[in-house]
Amino acid sequence: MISSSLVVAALATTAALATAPHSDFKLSLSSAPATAVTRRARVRASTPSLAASKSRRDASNTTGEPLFDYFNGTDLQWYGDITLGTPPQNFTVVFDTGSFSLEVPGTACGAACANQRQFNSSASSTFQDEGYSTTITFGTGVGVDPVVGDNWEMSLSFVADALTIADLSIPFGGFYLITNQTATFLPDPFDDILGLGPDSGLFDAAGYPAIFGMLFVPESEGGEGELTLGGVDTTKFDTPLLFSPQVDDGNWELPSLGIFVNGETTSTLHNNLTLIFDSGTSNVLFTQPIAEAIYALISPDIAANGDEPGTYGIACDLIPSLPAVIDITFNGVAGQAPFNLTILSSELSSGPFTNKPELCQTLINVSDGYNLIGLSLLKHYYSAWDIDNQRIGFAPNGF
Ligand SMILES: *[C@@H]1O[C@H](CO)[C@@H](O)[C@H](O)[C@H]1NC(C)=O
Ligand SMILES: *[C@@H]1O[C@H](CO)[C@@H](O)[C@H](O)[C@H]1NC(C)=O
Ligand SMILES: *[C@@H]1O[C@H](CO)[C@@H](O)[C@H](O)[C@H]1NC(C)=O
Ligand SMILES: *[C@@H]1O[C@H](CO)[C@@H](O)[C@H](O)[C@H]1NC(C)=O
Ligand SMILES: *[C@@H]1O[C@H](CO)[C@@H](O)[C@H](O)[C@H]1NC(C)=O
Ligand SMILES: *[C@@H]1O[C@H](CO)[C@@H](O)[C@H](O)[C@H]1NC(C)=O
Ligand SMILES: *[C@@H]1O[C@H](CO)[C@@H](O)[C@H](O)[C@H]1NC(C)=O
Ligand SMILES: CC(=O)N[C@H]1CO[C@H](CO)[C@@H](O)[C@@H]1O
Repeated sequence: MISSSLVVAALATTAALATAPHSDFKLSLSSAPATAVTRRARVRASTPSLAASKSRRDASNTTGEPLFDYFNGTDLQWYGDITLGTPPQNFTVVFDTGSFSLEVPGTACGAACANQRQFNSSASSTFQDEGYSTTITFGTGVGVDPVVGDNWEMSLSFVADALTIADLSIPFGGFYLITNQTATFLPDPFDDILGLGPDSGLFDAAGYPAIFGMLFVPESEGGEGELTLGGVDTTKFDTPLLFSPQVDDGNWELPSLGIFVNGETTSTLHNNLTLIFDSGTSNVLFTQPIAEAIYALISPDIAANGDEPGTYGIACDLIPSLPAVIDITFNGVAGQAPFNLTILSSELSSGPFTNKPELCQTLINVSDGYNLIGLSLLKHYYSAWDIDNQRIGFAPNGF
């Protein structure tokens, strides 16, 4: 889905939204105060200072909760519970490392958000309207549903209120209420999206160490997931976490030394590149030369599907016979050796295209100039997203 957006928290100084490639969505701020656009076309909106800082807890103080798998033919998204307001109103959100803000439907959305819970600001004693509106347009939809123009768009109003995720609480943080959205969002079984980008101020604002752990277990293995805030859940992996350093100041993005497919590589693939890590995107995106070099090493029968630009496919009945093990080599943090992360052959198919059911969509889409790793890889590792040290750690999760 989305990979998507906000923060919650707004924390202290920013509600950042992105247009970013990395986050699959484009944001246009229509009336936010004091915007600035950075090199990577990231848009930040200055917002009032909302969260009071607390002293940090001990590193042993963590909190967490289960994540649920949205499976509709293939694993699409994992999502979990939050509350907003006083008294608390319940919502479910995708915890999205590819975006920076929190969006939930408000009662003003009405029928356009009919399948989602809607926040009633009149029923919260701590609610504050921050007084500006904006829109977000997403660059990918859920799973294999096509993105056409602005068919994944939300209208938003910036507000502030109390937030909790498991036992983590913020008395007052900025977020967006959805006031209208395109019909493409209606089938989602979750209410919306909470961005956990590498600048997230959520943890500082709540007095927790600025690190979180994520576990996504494929549906075929039970489909449970887990989010841990303020630390990692060491019961969910057996080998030490291998960390790679963040290379970008806006996205969770790691340096790679190259890519191998079934143990082979080519001059196009054996190069330094950077990859964005996005828990809100179901599959994988590469630039066209890299995507096509990878596919060429898997099968000459994988071809672009002109009906949905950027996607590739192959006859579904050929998939079981194809080895498609993709090893990506990452730099270790200082003093640590490079290591591989692996996308398994079982991830090659994202399921049949709606309009051509004999043709299965393959896991890599072509992007507009960036490389992005989503759940196809993340669901086979425990991942530790270390904001304080700007690095991500991985250990196989056994699935
Ligand atoms: C919110 O969720 C909690 C925990 O699942 C539950 O106890 C509570 O009844 C829910 N509140 C509402 C208003 O549904
Ligand atoms: C919102 O809450 C107010 C105050 O509790 C209530 O009067 C109103 O009916 C609620 N609106 C909706 C749409 O639930
Ligand atoms: C791949 O492209 C399809 C069609 O545009 C889109 O629906 C899907 O979300 C894309 N997947 C990713 C990972 O970008
Ligand atoms: C809500 O968005 C839809 C497009 O999805 C648009 O047709 C409709 O006019 C919008 N409604 C309002 C009240 O802006
Ligand atoms: C499952 O996917 C199909 C095809 O994209 C879609 O039409 C349907 O609404 C989805 N069902 C649910 C429950 O999301
Ligand atoms: C990564 O995997 C490739 C084979 O696919 C192997 O040749 C290479 O040595 C591995 N690199 C590391 C750092 O393990
Ligand atoms: C690739 O990255 C490695 C490690 O960061 C560095 O030592 C090497 O010089 C880079 N190679 C090129 C061609 O930039
Ligand atoms: C706020 C809180 O829960 N603090 C706890 C953090 O962990 C230490 C020891 O692990 C406890 O003594 C604190 O009460």
